Amino acid sequence: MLTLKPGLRLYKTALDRAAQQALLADLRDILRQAPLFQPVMPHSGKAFSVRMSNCGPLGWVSDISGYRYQETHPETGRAWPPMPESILRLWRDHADYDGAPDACLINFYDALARMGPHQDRDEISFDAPILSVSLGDSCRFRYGGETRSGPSETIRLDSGDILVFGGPARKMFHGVDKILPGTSTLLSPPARINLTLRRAR
Ligand code: MD6
Ligand code: FE
Repeated sequence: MLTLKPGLRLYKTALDRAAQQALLADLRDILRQAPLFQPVMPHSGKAFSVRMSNCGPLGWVSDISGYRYQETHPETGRAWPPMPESILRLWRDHADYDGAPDACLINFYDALARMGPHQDRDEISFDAPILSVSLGDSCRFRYGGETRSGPSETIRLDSGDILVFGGPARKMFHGVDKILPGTSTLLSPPARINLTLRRAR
């Protein structure tokens, strides 16, 4: 475990190849029930380059009217699939927090997708950390401080890495500058999946 900043912990290769494949099999089941959707930015309606889905009691969505957590898929209207044990275990083993996550956002990146700098602040309380899991292609991940344009650093996140944003790092700006296409053979065609486990309520 590497502490990158106070509250920001990186567990390199927390999941070995077999664990990544097992998690991926669970994700394929989830995505069959709750297909990836293309969120759009509030107000502008501009599409994200990342496609998304969720599992757990609540899911994060973004549409023309805003960002929020909701109990149902925006297109199918059905409840999100439950969080599998493989995901809950990652939280228990790395989050260092009493209490289970109630939302798991699934971000899907093709080679050209990216995620602009943002803070995660749609949750009711910030005492719980956010735990992030990377699968598939590596990315260049940017993290900074209190402001969008303030000083920042980049790290490479590889398949199987877990990053925990807690304490003073919980509301830090961060984003995905670039996918490094073809750096992993886990997914075919090559892509990156990121899971973020949260306590939304
Ligand atoms: C990503 N991650 O890695 C995007 N948010 O694809 C996030 O936006 C993120 O990694 C909150 C906490 C950890 C994260
Ligand atoms: Fe985020």
